Amino acid sequence: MASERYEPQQVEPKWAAAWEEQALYRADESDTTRPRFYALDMFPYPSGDLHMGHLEAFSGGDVIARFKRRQGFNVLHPIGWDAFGLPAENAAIKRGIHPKTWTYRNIEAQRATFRRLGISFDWSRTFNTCDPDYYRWTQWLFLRMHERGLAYRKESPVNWCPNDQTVLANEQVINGHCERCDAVVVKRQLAQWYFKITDYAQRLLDDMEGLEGRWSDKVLTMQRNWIGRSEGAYVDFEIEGTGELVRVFTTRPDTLFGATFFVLAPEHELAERLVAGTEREADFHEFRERVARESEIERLSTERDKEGVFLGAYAINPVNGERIPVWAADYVLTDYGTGAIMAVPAHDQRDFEFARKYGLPIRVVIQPDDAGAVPLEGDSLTEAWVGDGRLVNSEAYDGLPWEEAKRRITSDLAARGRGEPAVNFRLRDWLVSRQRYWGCPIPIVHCPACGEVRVPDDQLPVVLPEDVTDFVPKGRSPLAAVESWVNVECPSCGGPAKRETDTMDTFVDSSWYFLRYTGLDPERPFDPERVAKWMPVDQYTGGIEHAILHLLYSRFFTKVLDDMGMVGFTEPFKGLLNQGMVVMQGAAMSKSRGNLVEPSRIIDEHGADVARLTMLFAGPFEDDVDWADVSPEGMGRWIQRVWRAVHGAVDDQPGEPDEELERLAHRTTQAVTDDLERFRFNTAISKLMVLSNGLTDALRSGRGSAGQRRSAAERLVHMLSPLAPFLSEELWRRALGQPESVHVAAWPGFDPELVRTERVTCVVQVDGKLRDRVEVAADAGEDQLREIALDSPKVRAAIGDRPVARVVVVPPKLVNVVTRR
Ligand code: ANZ
Ligand code: ZN
Repeated sequence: MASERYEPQQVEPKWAAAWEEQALYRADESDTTRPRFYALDMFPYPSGDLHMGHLEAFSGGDVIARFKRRQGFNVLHPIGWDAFGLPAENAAIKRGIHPKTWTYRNIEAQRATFRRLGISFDWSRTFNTCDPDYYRWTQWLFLRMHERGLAYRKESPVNWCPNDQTVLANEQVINGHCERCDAVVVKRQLAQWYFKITDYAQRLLDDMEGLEGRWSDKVLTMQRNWIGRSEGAYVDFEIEGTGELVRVFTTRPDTLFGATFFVLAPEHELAERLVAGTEREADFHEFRERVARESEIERLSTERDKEGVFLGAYAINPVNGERIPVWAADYVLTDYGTGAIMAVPAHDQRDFEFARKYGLPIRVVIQPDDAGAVPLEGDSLTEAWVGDGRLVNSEAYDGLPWEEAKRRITSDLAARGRGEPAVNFRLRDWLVSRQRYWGCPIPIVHCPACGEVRVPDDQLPVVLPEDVTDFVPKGRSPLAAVESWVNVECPSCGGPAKRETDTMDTFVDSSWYFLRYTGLDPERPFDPERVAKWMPVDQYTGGIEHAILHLLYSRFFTKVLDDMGMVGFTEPFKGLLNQGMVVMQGAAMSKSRGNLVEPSRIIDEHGADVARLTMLFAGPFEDDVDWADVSPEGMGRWIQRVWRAVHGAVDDQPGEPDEELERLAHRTTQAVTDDLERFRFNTAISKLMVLSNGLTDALRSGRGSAGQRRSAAERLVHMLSPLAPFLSEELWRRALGQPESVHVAAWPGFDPELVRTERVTCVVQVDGKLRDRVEVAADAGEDQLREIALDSPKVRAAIGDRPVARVVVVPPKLVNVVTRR
C-alpha cells in the first residue's frame, strides 16, 4: 500500500544502499558500444563535513552525470579528496590532533554525507592525495619534470607569509596579503623549487581558442590576463663611459625619442655597481631596503607616490645618442621584462608622475590625430597621453602612425644590433615548495658530493614520516627536525646525504588527479590506454575561485604529459561549469559569524532530495545563492504534491481523453531536455512544477485517459530523476511498478507533432493605432511578445524618435506601445 506521504528518512537510506549494492553508477570499462562521458567535479578539500558550496557544486555535477547516463552514455563520475594542505596542520596545532587523523576523519564525514545525498559516484576508484599510493605518483611526476629541466631549485626573493611561516606562490598573494591568513606578505631570499610553467606560456594562451564557448568568457579572460602576454621590443642602452649595454623591455619602441630618463629596479645588479664606492651608496642602500618591504602591488600602484634615487650615471639613447640620467625607482620590478626601463613620461603615466615629482623633462613624441585640437606640450601636460597618434620630435620617423613607427624603429634597431622584437609574459615560474609538514615530500636528496640527486623510482614513495609532533612553523619544514628521516644514503654515491625537507604545494597534487580516476593503476600514475578512452574530461564542474591557479596548473601538466608522450591531448577539460557562491543574507557563511548552514542538517530535516532541489532551484547555477532567500519547506511541499499526483495518475479513476495533458507532458520533455543540456537546472525544475500542476489539475477535473495520465506521470518521474534521485526511484518502482531502476532507464523522447505550438496572430498597436500583425506562438509570454513587437520595422517606424513610455501586453493577441509625446 502506498503511503500518504513521501518519507525521505525511510526511503532515501534504502535506495542509497540498494544503488551501492548494485554498483549502479560504476563506469563500465568493458563496454565499447556506448559513447563515453567523463563528468568530473572538483574534488573537495576535507576541512570538515561537506559545506553548502559542496552541496551546490555536487548537486549540479550529479545532475549532469545522471542526465548523461540516462541519455545512453557510459559515464565516469569519480570522487576523491584533495587531502594535503595547511588547515590540517593548523588544526593539529590548535587541537593537538595529528594532521593525518584529522584529515581522514573529515574524509569519512564527507563520504558519509555524499552517500546520504545520493551523488552518483563510481566509488570503486576513489583515492586521497595524501595516500602513499597516490603521492608516490605525484613524486614520480616531479622526477620526470626534474629530468626534463622543468623542476628546478633557485635562490631568489620569494613571497613569505610571516604568520604561516611559509612561502607563497605569486598566485597566493592577494593585494599584498596572504590568501589564507591575510597577513602582509614580505619578500625573503630563499632557495625554492619551481616548475617551469613559463616555457608553456604561449601554448597556454594559444590553446584557449579551443575552449571558447565551453568555458565561460570570464574564466578565459582571467587566464589570459594572468598569463599576460605583451609584445614589444628589447632595446640596448649604453651606460656612458663604460661601453656596457643594458637592455630594457618596452611595449612602445615608437616612443624612444621621448625617453628622458632611464630606470633600474632597485634590485638590479647594475644599480649596486653604479653606486659602489660613491657618496650615493648609503642613500641607495637605505632606499633599497625600504622598497624590499613594499609589496609588488604597492610598487606598481598608480595611486601611490613613486620613489627613486639618482644613481649618478647616464645612459645613451641608441636612436639619437642623447644622454639621459639613470635612476633606481620602486615602480620598476626586478622580475618583469629585464628589470630596467626607458622612461617616457609624456606617454606613460607612472613615468609621468615620477618625472613631475623629481623635475625630470617631459617630451611629447606622439601627437593625437584629431585635427583642430591644441597640440600636446610636455610642460602643460596634466597626464600622460597613452592614446594613438603620429610621431613628432622623432627625426626621420616624424609623421608616421605609431603602429607603423613601432615596427620601423624596432627593425632599424635590430639592423644595428641594438635591439630586437620581444614578447614578455606576466606569468612567473610556479613556486612549488612549501616549508610545511602535511604535503607530498619532494623526492630529492642533497648530497655533498653529488649535489641534487633524484630518488630512484623504485624507492618511491618517499613516505612522509608520521612521528612528528611539533607542527608549529619555524621558518623551515617540520620535517627538518626528523633526523632519522632526513639523514639518508646518497642514492648515487652511497655517502651520507640529506633529504629535501620541503613538501609540494597542494596544487601539484590536484594537477593530475583527473588522470588517476581512469583507473587505480598500481604500476603507473595512470594507464595511457584508459586515459585515451576517458580523457579529456567532457564536463568539469567547480568553483570560480579555481578559475586561475588550479586550471592553469592542470593545463600545464597536461601539456607536459603530452610532450612526454603519456597522453594524446593538450587540454584536460573540454567543458567547464562554475557554480556561484552560497551566502547568507549577503555575507559569506562561517562559524564565527554564526550563520553557518550545514548540508547534513538540511538532510536531517528535509531529506536529500529537498536539499538538492532547493539548491538547484535557487537561481541560475552560475549565480550566487543567498540561502536566506530559499525555502526548503516550499520545496518539501512540492515534492509531496508530486507524490500525490503520480499516485493519483495510476489510481484507476475514469477520465475523459485530453490532448492538452499529453501536449504538456511532451512539451515539458522537450524543454527540460534542452535546459539540462545547458545546465539550466532552475528553469528545468520550474517546468516540472508546471507539469505536476497540470497533472494535478487534470486529475481533479477528471481529464485525461488512464494512458495519458500514466504517461504524464512517467515523464514527470523520468525528468525528476537526475534532480531528485530518491523520490523518483521510489515513485518509479513503487507507484509505477517498474522492475528496474529509473536511473538506468532511457531518457524519454517526445513526439514532434505534440510539441508543435499553435501559432496565432498578434496585433501590434502604437498609441492605440494598428501598425502591424505578427505570427506568434500561442503560449508566447509577455516579455517575448514585447520584444517581438518592438522589433517590428513597421512599429519602429511608427514610434520614430519618441520615447516609449510603456508597453501593454495582452498575451497572445495584443501589444500596445504607448509613447511619450
Ligand atoms: C617605454 C614606454 C613608453 C612604456 C610608453 C610604456 C608606455 P606591459 O604592458 O605590462 O608589458 N616596464 C617594463 N619592464 C618593467 C618593469 N620591470 N617594471 C615596471 N615597468 C616595466 O608593460 C610594459 C611596459 O611597462 C614597458 O613599456 C615599460 O614601459 C614598463 F609610452 O617602455 B614601457
Ligand atoms: Zn652522492
